[in-house]
Amino acid sequence: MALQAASLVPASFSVPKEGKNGVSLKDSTLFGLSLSEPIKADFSSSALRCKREFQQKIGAVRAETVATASPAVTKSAPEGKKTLRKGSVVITGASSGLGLATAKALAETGKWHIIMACRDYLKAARAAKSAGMAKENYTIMHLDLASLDSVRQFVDNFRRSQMPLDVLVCNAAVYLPTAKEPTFTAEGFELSVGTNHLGHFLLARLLLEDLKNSDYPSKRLIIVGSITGNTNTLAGNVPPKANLGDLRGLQGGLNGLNSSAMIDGGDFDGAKAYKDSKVCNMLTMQEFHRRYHEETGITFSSLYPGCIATTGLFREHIPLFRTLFPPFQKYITKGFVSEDEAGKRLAQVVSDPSLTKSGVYWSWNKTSASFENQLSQEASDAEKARKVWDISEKLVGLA
Ligand code: LMG
Ligand code: NDP
Ligand code: PMR
Repeated sequence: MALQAASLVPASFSVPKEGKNGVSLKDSTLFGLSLSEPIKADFSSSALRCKREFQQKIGAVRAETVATASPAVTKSAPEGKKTLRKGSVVITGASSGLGLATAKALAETGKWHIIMACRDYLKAARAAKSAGMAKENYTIMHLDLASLDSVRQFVDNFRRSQMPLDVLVCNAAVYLPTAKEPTFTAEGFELSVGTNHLGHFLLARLLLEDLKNSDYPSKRLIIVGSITGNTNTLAGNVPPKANLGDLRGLQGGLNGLNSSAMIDGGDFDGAKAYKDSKVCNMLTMQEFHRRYHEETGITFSSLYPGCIATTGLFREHIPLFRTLFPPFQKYITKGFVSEDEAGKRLAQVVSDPSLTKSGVYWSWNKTSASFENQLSQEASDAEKARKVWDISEKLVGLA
């Protein structure tokens, strides 16, 4: 099985020219080279090294003594004050936009170690560097959500690193508004729903175990949602509108062959597929809450961070749109937020002690104060959430 060396490299080794055994980490990331056995052996020792480094990096925030990865709360002599180790948060799609801004905001507090789960190692390394993130505050690991094998590999690699998991942020997404025909993930699911929903669904289901094992005082699983999936808003009524219908396309596997590539079974529409995927994200968060909150104490939340009109999300849109969209949002809808501001919002959902309520879809008002928002009828339909969960389990091979 191909192990990508770079996927476990702590930031202190970011963008290295040569791997330990003369294997270029850069090359193995770019070309996905399989590693030979002896190098794999070194790779797992790099996992242990990773653990050691993490333990050093997460040394209790206010402690004078060196802390270990666990327990989360330690007593530090001589004052006997309780101290908290660094939190350990995985953020998918942290190589740009909201994910990067959140990583940056959390890194700046000095209280978090961020695992940037990204499909493009070099892009993530450059992004972290240009965001000014200190090396001891992050680790980059490879994750391509458009491949379920990659999701499973990521989970294996993460576990091998022996870092704890305190918070998982499912943030990555693709938006393909101009695509005329559907494109597909490695397993043959339409790319937007396959990446934004199904990839994250498998990741979150697998990592739930790791979250349960964390001894951090506030464990959280966050799935980024959006206003455009909510038809109880103006933005959610701009055509094409989200609508999962009776889920016949999802049931059929979204493969565009013997079934539609769209969840509702209709004709392919890239903008609708994205909005549908966001509805799935918001339904999944609530279903997690119903199934696991009481038993695990984990906080499950979703959010609309505001319209971050400048991110890479719109890279596939026509140039005219990319030019007009930011001023339109800034001056007409006034829904615009900068990447920095949006990153601070998501960072609050990760770490703010006042945002521990589970099952909530957070939004922010004009003065940037958070509030519990209402989801549309479809995005809060418990019966639909259960069905999406059950079908998704089958599609990703969990049932
Ligand atoms: C679909 O179209 C796309 O087909 C699909 O690919 C995908 O992108 C999907 O939701 C995503 O949208 C949606 C459709 C909505 O189309 C558009 O919005 C196209 C916009 C194209 C913009 C070109 C117009 C250029 C005009 C320039 C004007 C300059 C603005 C300055 C104004 C200053 C005034 C003081 O279409 C609709 O639903 C139509 C509804 C129309 C409602 C109009 C509401 C008024 C808002 C003000 C308009 C401002 C226009 C700016 C456009 C910015 C881009 C969004
Ligand atoms: P960006 O395009 O800037 O960021 C998306 C991230 O997802 C990138 O890091 C991208 O990686 C990553 N990604 C895409 N496909 C994959 C994949 N197959 N595997 C792993 N990572 C992948 O967009 P935003 O920051 O705007 O979007 C972040 C989240 O915010 C999304 O969930 C989006 O729905 C949500 N959102 C955005 C809003 C906005 O106005 N921008 C509004 C509401 C919600 P790479 O860098 O390699 O391309
Ligand atoms: Mg929308 C209050 C009004 C509002 C807000 C907050 C958004 C957010 N949008 C609003 C209004 C409008 N938009 C109106 C009136 C129009 C018609 C001109 C409009 C159009 C529009 C388009 C074409 N808006 C868009 C698009 C996109 O392609 C974006 C999209 O739907 O991506 C899926 C988009 C968005 N508008 C938003 C937000 C947050 C987006 C990005 C969507 C997301 O990330 O979920």
